[in-house]
Amino acid sequence: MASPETSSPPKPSAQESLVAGGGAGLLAGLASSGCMLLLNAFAHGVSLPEQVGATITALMPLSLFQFLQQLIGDEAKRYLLVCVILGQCLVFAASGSLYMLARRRFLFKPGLGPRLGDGFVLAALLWLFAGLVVLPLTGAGLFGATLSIGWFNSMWSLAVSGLVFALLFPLAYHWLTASRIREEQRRAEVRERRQTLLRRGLILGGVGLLAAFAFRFITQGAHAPTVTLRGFKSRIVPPPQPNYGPIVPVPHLSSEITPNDQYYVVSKNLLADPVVNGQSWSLTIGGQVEQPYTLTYAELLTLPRRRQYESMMCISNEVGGPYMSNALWEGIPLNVLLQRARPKPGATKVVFSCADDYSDSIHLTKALEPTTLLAVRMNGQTLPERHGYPLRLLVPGIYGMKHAKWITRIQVVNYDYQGYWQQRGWSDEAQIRMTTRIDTPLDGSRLQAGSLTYIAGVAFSGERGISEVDVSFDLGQSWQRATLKRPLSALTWVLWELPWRVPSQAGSYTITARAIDLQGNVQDPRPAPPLPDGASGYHTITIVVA
Ligand SMILES: Nc1nc2c(c(=O)[nH]1)N[C@H]1C(S)=C(S)[C@@H](COP(=O)(O)O)O[C@H]1N2
Ligand SMILES: [Mo]
Repeated sequence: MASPETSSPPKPSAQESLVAGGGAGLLAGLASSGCMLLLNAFAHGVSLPEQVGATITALMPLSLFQFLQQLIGDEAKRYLLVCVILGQCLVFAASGSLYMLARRRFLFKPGLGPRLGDGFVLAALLWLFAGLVVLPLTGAGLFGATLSIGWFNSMWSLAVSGLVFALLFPLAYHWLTASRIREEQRRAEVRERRQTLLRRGLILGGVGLLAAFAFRFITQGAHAPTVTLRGFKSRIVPPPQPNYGPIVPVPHLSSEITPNDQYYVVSKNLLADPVVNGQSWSLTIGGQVEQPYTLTYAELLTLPRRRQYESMMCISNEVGGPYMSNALWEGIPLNVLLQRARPKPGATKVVFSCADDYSDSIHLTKALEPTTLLAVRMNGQTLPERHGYPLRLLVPGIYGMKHAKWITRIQVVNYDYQGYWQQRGWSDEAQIRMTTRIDTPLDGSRLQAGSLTYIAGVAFSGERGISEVDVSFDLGQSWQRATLKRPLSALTWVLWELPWRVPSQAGSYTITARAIDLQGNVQDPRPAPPLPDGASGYHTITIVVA
């Protein structure tokens, strides 16, 4: 390590160039990243962390993805974003160090620290690096040319973020080195503190990780006592006759129609969903068709529509999980739009491309079914932004994943297209697996011995209906039949309820529920995680009688 020469004109050591350059790069990089995320959220700017995050999930081995999702759960998306942003800041820091080291070596007057010009040169280099290397590596093309926001939006937004970096880098450097001497004295102290901090951080991190493991282990242990498979019949012939009846309203039972502001929301987007302008938006229908065409929003709204109740569920929903809702949708049957374009012989699939560069496909036969809709309204209101305004797909019987939102293009193809999540290992057939959720009593709640209560929830099988819901208090050895509320359509979930006298003996009890569809198929009791085909198994809760 070079010793500081306080008497001669300030000449930064290599170490100072490395450390202050890195520190300045980090600080300016943080501000620049913040600017980038703001432009992404509010001004059609590109978000490099978004792009890099999507690339990481695409390249990650399936087993690792599955493991992380099991470990971290629903928060995984947020952790990924934070990690990628931190990674980006480290790249900024490294660029600051490298630049200052190179400058010290090759440029005149190394003692003066970086000037505004240096900030601009470094920012320009980073800008080119983003456009020529990072974006192409994430599959966004040169300068983001293949993104739906286009190269121009990508590059100007990166230029603005670069400007922030250019202005702040020299400032941050001078701020960091202003009191170099005082700093020298403090440095020893700081180094020591840093080491203890690092040590503590590592310990904390380790303990946290262990705790996360332990928590998952314990909660999984407690939440999933194994249901007996003995005597299990996968099909009942003839199928049971549904016993429809009145359902007593009870707290925590899902409302049969989910209000728009409570409807579950899922998207791949780490930070910001697209905001589409209906005035300038248009829909193109093309590919393997005789007559490709384009529609404006106003033209689309003149077409005949159909109203249908349909429930949706995300393929990443755990058994008993929250990503399931029901609404009254209004939309144009997809087959009307497709017939008008006249698919060519040999066409097999229909691909939907979206404003957030998401895409997915469905089979042409499914696309032609009368219940496959392009929805423009939800529960009597214009389709809300977060649910895909101006246009989203509804494809009954198939997981939410294929209900593409913010659609801009529909293409008929003659090959086996694989969509955004299929490229990451998720099922392409994506048929909804029957599931039953116990809404009430709440898992882990305390009930009064001998009181009268209700066990109630929802059951859903996509488009196969529900003929029976059963509740068990002995992990599936015996079952009691619940009352079903007649569903709003053949495509929705069914509310179910069973009155229950709480046992007079104190202790903890498990409650399990399962369903049977209208064809007599019994819900699959074997537990499976959501990846790749959707979760299976029976929702089991534990309550405490006191
Ligand atoms: N364009 C686009 N459409 C999308 C997604 C997305 O990330 N982008 N996510 C899908 C997934 S995984 C689900 S579960 C549903 C959720 O729809 P919702 O938010 O309206 O409930 O949207 C689907 N459509
Ligand atoms: Mo999903």
